[in-house]
Amino acid sequence: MKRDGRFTDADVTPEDIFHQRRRVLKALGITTAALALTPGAQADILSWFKGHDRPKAPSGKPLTFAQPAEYQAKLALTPEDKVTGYNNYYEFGLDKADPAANAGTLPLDGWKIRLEGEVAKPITLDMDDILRLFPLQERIYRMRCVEAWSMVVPWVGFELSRLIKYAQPTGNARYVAFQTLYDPENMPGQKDRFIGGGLKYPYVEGLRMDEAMHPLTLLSVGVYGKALPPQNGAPIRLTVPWKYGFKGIKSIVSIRLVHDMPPTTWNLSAPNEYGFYANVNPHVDHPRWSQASERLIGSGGLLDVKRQPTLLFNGYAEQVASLYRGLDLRENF
Ligand SMILES: Nc1nc2c(c(=O)[nH]1)N[C@H]1C(S)=C(S)[C@@H](COP(=O)(O)O)O[C@H]1N2
Ligand SMILES: [Mo]
Repeated sequence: MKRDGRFTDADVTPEDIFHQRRRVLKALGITTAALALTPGAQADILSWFKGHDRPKAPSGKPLTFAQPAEYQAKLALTPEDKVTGYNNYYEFGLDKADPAANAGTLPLDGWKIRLEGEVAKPITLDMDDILRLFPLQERIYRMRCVEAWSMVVPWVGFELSRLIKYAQPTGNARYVAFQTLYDPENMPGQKDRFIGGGLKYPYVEGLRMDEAMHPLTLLSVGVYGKALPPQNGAPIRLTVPWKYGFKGIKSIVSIRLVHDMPPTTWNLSAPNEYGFYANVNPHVDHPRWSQASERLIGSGGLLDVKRQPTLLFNGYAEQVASLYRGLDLRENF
């Protein structure tokens, strides 16, 4: 310390950083007891904190899009550096800071996406085709991870229904199956189960046909007005705002219309914890934690994390509850 009582950089000891992290954990409402019950939670938050001094990925090219009034929700946005710096993308590591640090190896050049299965017109499109065929919109959506944190994200994309209609589904199409790129040389978590969390790769997801055709369901190609950075699932990923974040499969190479309910990655990994539906629901807890509330990663500084109640269907009940009439949401979690 200087004689006048001010601190210099040399005075910031590992202990100070430790106490600062303790304050972060406290701000997040995480007690030592809670940490004992949720392995990974401490490493998770500390690594994100640490990740803030890593180099940022170059930002994507600016996109052109409409801003339909009905989708400009009056919600405070989670800042861009958190949306693009606090991620789940296990193909690039388990820590929240890992995808931003490591996903630069995702091979984006010449990306193609196949539309196949129960369609009259199977077709392979590149990203230029996609951008030419489907005009983009910006939509502000709530985003709720099954781990009980949430954000408010300005996505740029188009309705998945438009792509599905383009391929002309047959009468046998009842579900839609999605697949992430499989490229273990460039996606280290697919090669090494310690990096990739022991999931089965490629990551796969699915929706019922009516969910896929719902106007809220997007294929996103951008965030914050620019092309998606790799860590957010470049060049094209799914966004289903009333479902837990793991339904939002990243870096999609195949969309297949199918007759039977397709397998999904987290359900394969832990079927008693992650269902096919994964609708956000404050009344149906995860077997290991409550879903009644969530930590909103807010618009203030690093410590701006507010606990708030979870909303049924993540606040989109008015638009989507009718899809599930007569379905037991506890059984079909
Ligand atoms: N291929 C792939 N897609 C994925 C994941 C993943 O690990 N691999 N993680 C999911 C989870 S758990 C969440 S919460 C969201 C996170 O999206 P974001 O990092 O853009 O916020 O991506 C989902 N899509
Ligand atoms: Mo998630």
